[in-house]
Amino acid sequence: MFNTGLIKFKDITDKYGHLTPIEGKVDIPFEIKRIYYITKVGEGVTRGFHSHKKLHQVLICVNGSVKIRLKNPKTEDIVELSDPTIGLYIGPYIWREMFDFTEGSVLLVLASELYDENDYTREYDFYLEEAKKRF
Ligand code: T46
Repeated sequence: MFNTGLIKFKDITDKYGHLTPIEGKVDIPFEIKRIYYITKVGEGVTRGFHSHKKLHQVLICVNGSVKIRLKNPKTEDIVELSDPTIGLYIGPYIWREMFDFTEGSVLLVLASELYDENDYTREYDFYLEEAKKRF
C-alpha cells in the first residue's frame, strides 16, 4: 500500500542471543525524535483509529504479536507483526487500527516528531475527505 511498507532489520546472532540495531536515517527513512511502546493491552481491545498529517513512524512488535489494519480511501490491508527484526513503516494520511495483541506483547514505535495532538486526525469521515485529495 502506498505510504506503508515492511523493513527488515539486521539480526546479529551469536551464542548469547539476538541483537537488532536501528539507526535513524540508516535503517529507517527518518531521524528518530521519539520512542514509545504499548504494553498490557487487554483481550479484544483495538487501539488507534486515527491518521497523522506529518508524522512518519515505524512499528515493531518486539515480543508477542499484534495485527495492524491500514486504510487509505482506496484500499485496506491487515499486517501481522510478530518478528522483532521487521518494522512496519506508516507515513502520513494512513488510517491505522491495532488489534489482537497477544498476552505479553510489546509494540515499540519509532517516531519522526515529538508528540503533537494537532497532527492527529481522529474523525474517520474527515480523514476520508482529506486523504482523498492525496490518494
Ligand atoms: C500511533 C499508534 C501506532 C502522549 O502523551 N505522548 C505520546 O507520545 C503518545 C503516542 C501518546 N500520548 C498520549 C495521548 C493519549 O492521551 O497517550 C494517550 C494514548 O494515545 P493514543 O490514544 O493516541 O494511543 P494509540 O495506541 O491509539 O496510538 C498510538 C499513537 O498515539 C499513534 O501516533 O500511530 O500508537
